[in-house]
Amino acid sequence: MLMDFVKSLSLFGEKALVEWMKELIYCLGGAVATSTLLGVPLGHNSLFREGPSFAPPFIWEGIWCGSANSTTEEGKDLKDLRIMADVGDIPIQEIDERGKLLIFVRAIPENLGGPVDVLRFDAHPDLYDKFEGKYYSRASSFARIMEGGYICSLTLVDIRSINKEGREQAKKFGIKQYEMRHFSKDRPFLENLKLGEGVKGVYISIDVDCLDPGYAVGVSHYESGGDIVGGDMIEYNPQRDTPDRMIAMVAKMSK
Ligand SMILES: [Mn+2]
Repeated sequence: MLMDFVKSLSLFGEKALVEWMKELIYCLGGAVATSTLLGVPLGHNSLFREGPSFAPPFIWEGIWCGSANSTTEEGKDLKDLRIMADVGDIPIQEIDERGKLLIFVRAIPENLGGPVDVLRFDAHPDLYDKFEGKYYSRASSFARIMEGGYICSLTLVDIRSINKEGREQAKKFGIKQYEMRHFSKDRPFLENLKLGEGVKGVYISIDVDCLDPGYAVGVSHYESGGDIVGGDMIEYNPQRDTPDRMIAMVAKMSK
């Protein structure tokens, strides 16, 4: 009712409307949302380029772009603050050197009161014991998560770049890894993957380099069971989203 009234005031664009409603809800004492969207403009721990720190506003614009409506495939309207609270970017001073992934993956089971299964889409396993001497390198994030015992299981899919250490670490931690080179064989199993049974739910982690750099079609039709209790998406680098992205594909094809 209130939303309809505010919408009727043509003074408000979609973006301004969401911001205005956030302020209003805050002034009224807050509300409980089923999901929260939180941006982390952090890039100092990146391995190659620090562009992902600029990503949150671009992703924000993409979500609220006027070219599409704000309703999910399940019919949930993301503008409904009871469905999703867009809380903006977290101040980077609040993220310590351990990095965002470790902090968030640890926080979810802590808040739910029990472990979760993690389904990770990534071209890399990120399991180095240390990378270039850094214990909390981005390339070591899941080694730290597994060592800490913060999750029940880790399933990695879309792996296209893995070395001896990655395989050994996966074996040591009991991680299920599915490499794209075996996709035809693994596909029937992955399409019927069951996760989240007997635990608090499923956390989905997406490194967007899991997508084919030439076509970005990736393998996102995998289906997992269970309840999704949180997730993250990292590595979108607007500074790299230029014609030179072809270089990565050509280099990969040359190997
Ligand atoms: Mn990656």
